[in-house]
Amino acid sequence: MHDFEYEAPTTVADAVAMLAKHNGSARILAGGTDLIDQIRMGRFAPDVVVDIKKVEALHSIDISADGLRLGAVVPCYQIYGNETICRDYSALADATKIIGGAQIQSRASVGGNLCNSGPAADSTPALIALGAQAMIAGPNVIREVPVEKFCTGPGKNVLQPGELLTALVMPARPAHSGSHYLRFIPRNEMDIAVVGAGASVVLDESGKNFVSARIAIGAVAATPLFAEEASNLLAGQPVGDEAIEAAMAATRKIATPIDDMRGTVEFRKHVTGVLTRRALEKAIERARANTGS
Ligand SMILES: Cc1cc2nc3c(=O)[nH]c(=O)nc-3n(C[C@@H](O)[C@@H](O)[C@H](O)COP(=O)(O)OP(=O)(O)OC[C@H]3O[C@@H](n4cnc5c(N)ncnc54)[C@H](O)[C@@H]3O)c2cc1C
Repeated sequence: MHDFEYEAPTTVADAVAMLAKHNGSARILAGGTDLIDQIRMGRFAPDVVVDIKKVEALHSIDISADGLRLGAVVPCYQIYGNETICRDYSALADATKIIGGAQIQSRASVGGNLCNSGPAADSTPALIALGAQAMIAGPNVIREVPVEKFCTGPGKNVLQPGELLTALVMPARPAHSGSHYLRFIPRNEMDIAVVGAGASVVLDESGKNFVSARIAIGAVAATPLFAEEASNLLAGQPVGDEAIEAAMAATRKIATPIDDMRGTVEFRKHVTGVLTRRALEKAIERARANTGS
């Protein structure tokens, strides 16, 4: 394994300063579940690893009338262990429950899952469905990027040298809203998604019509995708097969999967539609149960 220096700052400002000092030769470590393996395999050879787990400000889960602010290093088990997240941001709870097993979930962060920028990352479609913004700190600026624009290719994202993700911010959930994330994997455990789909819906008071929806898919393109056209097709429509089938078709249309040992292009496109339907149906069921009281 490549030798590297280890730094453990306690503030975001110090972390940014360390990244700047090492000018592109440093890598951030959050849970390390991807990074340690990547260094061992020679994919990255950083001179310095900046461990951000000791930065207290990155550990918080803040839920208020404005929404949810999730610190960049919060591990998966704390997310699905939070009752309010399970109720109001269910898609995120669904995704964090299926990332690896218990040991991985005790270290792995959603921030790291996003920054690793794998096309099949499970939490990213859930974040996109929930309308999350990525909060980024750098030497001169703090900026905000919608999660659907964060990943730019397999393993690539908008972070510039010297920048780190500090938090993921999601808007408050209105009454009659619900969300769900699910994936198809070839075996029951410890594999990556062949297809993943997240959906979030807001229904009207009757529970019979969509007010708005957001659908996202994973593992079927170079980056997780926001299915914008499919989402827009649902707004204002009666909840039913016609609207859902239109959304399934529009979601399938944007999938550009690869053929590999886990599935063919044709199979993955088909499953994209199936999972879109299932994600929507569960999100609708949850929205109907959420009267906001
Ligand atoms: C056995 C096993 C099973 C797994 N199963 C799944 C699965 O089912 N689904 C799934 O989606 N993933 C799975 N993973 C991968 C998953 O554990 C990671 O993607 C994890 O979420 C990354 O989080 P981390 O905190 O460990 O990040 P790290 O490994 O610490 O970091 C990952 C990358 O992001 C960068 N980074 C981390 N945090 C920041 C930040 N705040 N700002 C800027 N850059 C940052 C790091 O430099 C590194 O390049 C699995 C991994 C293993 C080992």
